[in-house]
Amino acid sequence: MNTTMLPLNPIDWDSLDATGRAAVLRRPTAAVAVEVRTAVERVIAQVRADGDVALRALTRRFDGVELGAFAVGEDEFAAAERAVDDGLKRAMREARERIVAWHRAGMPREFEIETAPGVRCGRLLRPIARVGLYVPAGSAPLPSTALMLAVPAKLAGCRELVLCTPPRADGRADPAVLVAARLCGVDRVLKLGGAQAIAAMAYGTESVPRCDKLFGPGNAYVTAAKQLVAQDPDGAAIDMPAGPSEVLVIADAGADPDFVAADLLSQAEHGPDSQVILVSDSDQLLAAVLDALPRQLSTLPRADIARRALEHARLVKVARLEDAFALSNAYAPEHLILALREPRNWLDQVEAAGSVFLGDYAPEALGDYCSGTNHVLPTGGAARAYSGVSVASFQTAISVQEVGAEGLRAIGPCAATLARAEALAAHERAVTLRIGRIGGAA
Ligand code: HSO
Ligand code: ZN
Repeated sequence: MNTTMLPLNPIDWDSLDATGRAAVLRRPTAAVAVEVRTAVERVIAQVRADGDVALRALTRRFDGVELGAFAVGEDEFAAAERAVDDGLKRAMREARERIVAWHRAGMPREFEIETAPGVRCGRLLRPIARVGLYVPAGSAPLPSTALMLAVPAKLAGCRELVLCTPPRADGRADPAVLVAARLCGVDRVLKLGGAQAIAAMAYGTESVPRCDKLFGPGNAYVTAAKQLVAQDPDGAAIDMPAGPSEVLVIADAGADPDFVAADLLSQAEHGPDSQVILVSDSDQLLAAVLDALPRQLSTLPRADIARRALEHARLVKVARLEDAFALSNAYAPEHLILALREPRNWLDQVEAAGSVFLGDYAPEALGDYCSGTNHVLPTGGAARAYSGVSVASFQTAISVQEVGAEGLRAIGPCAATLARAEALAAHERAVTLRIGRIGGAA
């Protein structure tokens, strides 16, 4: 067995007490580092005070490029169309179709019911007017993220889709991101990255429209900026708290160790802070995955990044698969892969996860790109209380009630009693006054 390259040893879950188990499941990146927060606060203040002038200076400093205009113009879109090959364009269109299909099927609906005779209560849906989508570029531009954000925004009926993505050193945006943005009907693409992009979309500048809600993943600075603008009543709402990407694989003795290793590595290559956990009830499977990892790792272009992520990966041996689910629910992974013989039978046991992948032939990579589900998912344990991005994320729900005299007579006494119990006399009067007018008992 070749484990010399990786400092990974399977951990025996049964031998750990509660403290030991909590330590295994603890994510290393808990709080926003003070330096990051301070730097981001400064960027936000600068953008609010100086608008485009600040954006130009910050882009020069952080992206090393002098931009005349931030907005991508028609020439650049046309050049991007020429630069992206047909195969990739076809794949984007194909992916888009399935992403549309899945998100459309899951759209919230309006409804109205009669809760008492003469009392009609309903729900209206309204699109969030202007949304800001952030598509990271960093070490790997992610055109797929443009699809994952713009498709549900369009289905929700948002009036304006603004997309920010960092400029490259040559002052252009990544062409594939531009093609994806156009394919999905994004109205405006701005070449802005980092905290300055978030600040610009949250507060608006001369060339960036102020957005109501901001979406998308990003590095520590982007994440900190999103948190800060979300706390400010003058800022913008955000999709969810975001952290480094993560996968938890539950594999049984029948799983294919090469497949499992490939899935762990596909998460690890995202960044050195990616979280990778494998849980199994089989010593043989764990050993075989440990054997496969360094072999596959050595052939990856991003091996260095993946190796650093694997340094804090966890391999856990459990006595029973039930324990694996208890562990997974406590961790609440962004992605949960069930490399099990009858994966569907275990689905009831899943209580907290962003997205679940069933069986040996459902690698996370399919969900990342084109099965149809969204890849902007809750990380850092947020899956306990948050869901992935969907059409609902781009809408608000407005409740509405219509009550006639008959309805007031039917439910007014109930309200009056509750108002008396709360000693809120004006509430009570708002009901009894009307009942008195129409004749009825309060
Ligand atoms: N796994 C990432 C999404 C992604 N993967 C984009 C490839 N491209 C976070 O869910
Ligand atoms: Zn991925």
